[in-house]
Amino acid sequence: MFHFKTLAAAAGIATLMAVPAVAQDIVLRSSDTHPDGYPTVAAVKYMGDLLSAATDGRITIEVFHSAQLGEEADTIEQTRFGVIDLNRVSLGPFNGLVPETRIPSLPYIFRSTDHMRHVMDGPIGDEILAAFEPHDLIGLAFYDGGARSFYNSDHPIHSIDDLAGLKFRVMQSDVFVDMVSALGANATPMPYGEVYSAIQTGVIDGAENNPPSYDTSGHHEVAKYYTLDQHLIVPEVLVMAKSTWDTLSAEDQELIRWAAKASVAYERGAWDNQEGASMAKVVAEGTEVITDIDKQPFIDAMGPVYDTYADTPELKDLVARIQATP
Ligand code: GTR
Repeated sequence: MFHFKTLAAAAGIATLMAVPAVAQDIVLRSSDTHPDGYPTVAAVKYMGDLLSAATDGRITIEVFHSAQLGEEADTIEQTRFGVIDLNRVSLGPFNGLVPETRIPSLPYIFRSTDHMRHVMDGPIGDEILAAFEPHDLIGLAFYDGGARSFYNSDHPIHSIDDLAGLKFRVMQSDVFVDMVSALGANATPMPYGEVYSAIQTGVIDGAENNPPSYDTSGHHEVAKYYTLDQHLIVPEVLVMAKSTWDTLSAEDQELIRWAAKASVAYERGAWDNQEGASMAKVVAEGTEVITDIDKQPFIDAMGPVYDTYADTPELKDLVARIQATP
């Protein structure tokens, strides 16, 4: 390998040494469990387009969709170590690591998607994004993840009583294990990518998710009873490895924050379309949707879950402030 200084001197172009170094291209590797075209995948690609346009191609994002970089719990660890730069994940798998994420993951904490948006777009959302930093992650933005509801392969659920004895897969968080137990059913935490075959082989009876996930994962093919009890409105989050963040200039950090926030409206638009399209598709493919469900007994059963996970004055206060947000 030649030495640049030697070469420059030999060529008599000492002035070259005064030319500022050309800024290096930054390619950010981003993970998502969902397939290409899914609203969250499309939103991070859009964010990459914004960054590329704003920097003449100097900063770009390469999105690895379909869990190419691993299941969520593993990719979270890899992002903390800086092996993955960006990660779009549900808040659920962060519940063990970042206590503040438990609160927006509590069942029925949000009254509607609009309520969730008001909360997460405001100071409470900023507070939760900031809570990632001590865990080697930078919280950049929240995306919509709709409302999650139960589906199973055995029988239609019309009330809590119909859940008794069924075994559901939940995301890897104790909050959801206890939520299912409080409803009288059994929960098994499991990576998303293992759910299809676990239902198919009868290891579990079903799972719970929003319509786009129920559709694009193919779970509707093996669990056709879908009851819209809407027990969880868990926001999705986009985080960055702190070690990557720390290598960036203040200007580039600012640009990344801006592009992430700008991609939120894009994701929400895509989400609203996808939700309707997925619902229509699963129904056309044989799903029996149960909509006449009284949510109140489900809400009433959640007291012990709140007591367990909102277990400090700060977390209790967070619950109260979310509930008081219009
Ligand atoms: C989806 C969510 C994913 C993942 C998945 C799951 O709704 O977008 O990030 O958490 O649910 O249930 O594992």
